[in-house]
Amino acid sequence: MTDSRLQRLKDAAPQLRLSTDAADLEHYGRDWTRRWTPAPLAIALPASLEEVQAIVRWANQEAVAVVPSGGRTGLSGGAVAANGELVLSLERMNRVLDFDSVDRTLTVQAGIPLEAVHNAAREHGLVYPVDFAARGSCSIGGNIATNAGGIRVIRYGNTREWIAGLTVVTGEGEVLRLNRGLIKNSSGYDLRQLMIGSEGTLGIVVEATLRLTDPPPPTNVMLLALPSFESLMQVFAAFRERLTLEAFEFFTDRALHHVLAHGAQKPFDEVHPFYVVTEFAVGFDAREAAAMAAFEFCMEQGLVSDGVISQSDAQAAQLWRLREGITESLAKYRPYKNDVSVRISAMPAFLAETQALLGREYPHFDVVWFGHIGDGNLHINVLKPDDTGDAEFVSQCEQVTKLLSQALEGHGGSISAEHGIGLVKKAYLLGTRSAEEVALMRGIKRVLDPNGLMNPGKLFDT
Ligand code: 2HG
Ligand code: ZN
Repeated sequence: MTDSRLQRLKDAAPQLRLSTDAADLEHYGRDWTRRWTPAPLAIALPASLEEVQAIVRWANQEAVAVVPSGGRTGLSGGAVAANGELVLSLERMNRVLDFDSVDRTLTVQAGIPLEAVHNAAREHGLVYPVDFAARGSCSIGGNIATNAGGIRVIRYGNTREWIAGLTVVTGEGEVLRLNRGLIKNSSGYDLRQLMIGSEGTLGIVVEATLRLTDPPPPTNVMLLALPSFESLMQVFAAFRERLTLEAFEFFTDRALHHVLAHGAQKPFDEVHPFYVVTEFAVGFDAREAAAMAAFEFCMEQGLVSDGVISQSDAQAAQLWRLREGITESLAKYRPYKNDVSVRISAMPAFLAETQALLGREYPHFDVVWFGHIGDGNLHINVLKPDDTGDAEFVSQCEQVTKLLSQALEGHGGSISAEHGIGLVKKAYLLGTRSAEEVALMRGIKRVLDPNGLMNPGKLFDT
């Protein structure tokens, strides 16, 4: 550790685990975007709130930028350290601190993986309902930083809904204990909510108190094949009217093509333009009958071409794999990801408009569509053709995103539904948020992080 700044950090926090090992710099300096070359100054792995505070105070004295780091499963470059920053990994702060059965809350350190939160809640007969495919690798701190959504938002909302309290170290090293688990708290600005979704630009989430809820009734999973997006929207309406939906996810034939090539099992003999994986409560006999009635209604109306319902947990998992395996199956094509949202009612028009536009302007691209119908959230992955170089591909995709951003402006949508702005989408922030809003966001950052050291360059330039 030859850098004198790091020596002074060691003096300030003698027990702090620090690494400048080349493999660690590489590992902790990147996220799932894989687009930037990691170049952090060092990796700090604090084990306590006090150590986090000492790091932030040191960063202010030395003018070193800090990149907070969870599971680094982000898809927007929010956890990338490519400019000599100190990566502050919360990986060692991964404990459950408290469970309260009366309040039905679980207090955890920010580095705990989402799956460990699920397991801890289940041990107490309750659930933490936010869920998505990266559950084993992502951390709750990262979920909070991006206000992560996932596959059950239609039923339970985003991460924001489930945070009853936060302990945060601000950009100046002050500790804030926000909302302290209260349900009602009309005492001024809700700084907890301000921190949620701020992508580490205002401070570092160190602990969180999570709300838990009752486990859902037993559910079933159905996979549907559909002839068009218009019928998909009608099927959504028919199912939502008749059932309590836990999830309603869609994907296209291209997405299915890639998951099947990646080892998933073929569900239908024929190819269909669209597919839906839906999960719904079947706790009572009447509900099971309602599921069949919804399906039969859609078949009769010609809205659905085929369908299969899970007969066991294993089969439900198999059907879910078709949807949850998409991201992994696309990884080898180094996809350029778009994660957009519009109001649910605007989805058919937006999809038709952008599909036509992409087909016209970029007919050589393999574009894979999937996402969360009930949330108006579409994932649009553009796959890199073999004969296109990295730089050329990114620059073409940026043109695609520009067009998407313009279409979104027309529909009042958002360039980031649930992945965050990070580095990847910051050039498009002004298509989604007004100049006045962005100016206010900058002002808020100046108050909480006056020296501009918390994840600088993410969300907007400072
Ligand atoms: C999902 O819904 C995730 O599966 C990842 O948000 C989306 O890979 C993507 O583009
Ligand atoms: Zn998603």
